[in-house]
Amino acid sequence: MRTQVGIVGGGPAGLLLSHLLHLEGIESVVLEARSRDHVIHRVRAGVLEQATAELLTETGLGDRLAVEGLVHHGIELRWDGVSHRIPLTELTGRSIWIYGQQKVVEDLIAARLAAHGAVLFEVEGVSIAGVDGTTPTLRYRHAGEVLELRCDFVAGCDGFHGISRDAIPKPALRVFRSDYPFAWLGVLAEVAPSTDELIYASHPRGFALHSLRSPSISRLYLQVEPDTDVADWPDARIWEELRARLAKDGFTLRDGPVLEKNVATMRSFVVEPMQHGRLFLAGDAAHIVPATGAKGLNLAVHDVRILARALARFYQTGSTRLLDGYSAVCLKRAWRVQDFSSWMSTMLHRLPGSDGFFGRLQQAQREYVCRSEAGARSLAENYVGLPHELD
Ligand code: FAS
Ligand code: PHB
Repeated sequence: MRTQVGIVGGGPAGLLLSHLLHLEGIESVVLEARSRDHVIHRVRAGVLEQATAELLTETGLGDRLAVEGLVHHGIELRWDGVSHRIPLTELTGRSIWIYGQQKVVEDLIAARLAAHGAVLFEVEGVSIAGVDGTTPTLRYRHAGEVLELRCDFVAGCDGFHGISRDAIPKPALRVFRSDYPFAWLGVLAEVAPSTDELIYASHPRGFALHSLRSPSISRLYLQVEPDTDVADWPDARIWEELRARLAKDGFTLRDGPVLEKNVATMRSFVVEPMQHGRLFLAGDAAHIVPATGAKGLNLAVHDVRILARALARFYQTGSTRLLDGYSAVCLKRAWRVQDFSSWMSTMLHRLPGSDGFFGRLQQAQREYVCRSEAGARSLAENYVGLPHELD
């Protein structure tokens, strides 16, 4: 087979890239290892930056978002049983949307299939060759057949555990990583949220987050040990711990049936460069941020927006200027987001030293961002997302 852009990975990055390329009249084929059902039901992100919501809406993916998405104008930091609201919109003029990644992926798959786009699920053994030349090739097995896809470009959108990154020779790639001494135990629960804005709680027993998906579905997280086995956390223990860490006079945490629970590792990870020959990495394939800043999906969206624009410029004019600048533009934002997400994680989680000097520093940071307008504005503008125009 032959196409213009071969895309490895059918998560939000790969599917959105295929959609944006389609709008530019550029052909692509998406190769996804898992089934359509698995990809749609994978519980991940829930917070969309304003720029992400705007891009989805501008490109025809905003109908359900407009109906089911919840616009939030603030978040709450909570510690010692006291609430501290960060008025995001008041401070920045911009807002966030609460809209599950599952729905974003479902909307994208529906749009690709409605446009007769080529999205292949349950593809096995994808390998990448020839990215140093002008016709890279993807080999893979699908429906029992061994197939070959010749492309002009390959987009590696296959996440942290994908194969694309390994297609770049080791000497050509610099890897930056920092692993956090904690993980997140996340639950999706069939109960009306006990808050109408996200609560980031810092507690001596550890961090907790009350997020949501809809008026009837809550999403909550607990800081746990990195090697935590979810089997050691029966639902009752989870609710008890959430109650303890979110405690505040007059606040009642409603509980309900847990639909899904999992433990997610928290790490910071970046590779440089994000391009090698005709291979371009985007999203979690190139960078991972701890979820405390709610940035992973938004960063993936930013990458594919820049890549789609650069590919469109190439096919329209033959110019590779934007393609040559792709890695630098995306890494600038990736490091800004890394810094913010690491700062949020360090300020809000229980860490070695939190009972001592370092703990007092954490407290001073929390008090500064909640009492100083400059501090709150800095958090707010990073949280709602720096406008893409800044690139
Ligand atoms: P993904 O990992 O989503 O997609 C990669 C795809 O490639 C997958 O479908 C995979 O099956 C496929 N693939 C892998 N290897 C392959 C191969 N060899 N061949 C073919 N296909 C292959 N981000 C936010 O912005 N806000 C949040 O609130 C937030 N919360 C999160 C909560 C949790 C618990 C986690 C784990 C992450 C969270 N994130 C959040 C980050 C998350 O949303 C990711 O950044 C996002 O899924 C990245 O999208 P992709 O880059 O498309 O990678
Ligand atoms: C979520 O809703 O899943 C979510 C919200 C905020 C975060 C991380 C995850 O920081």
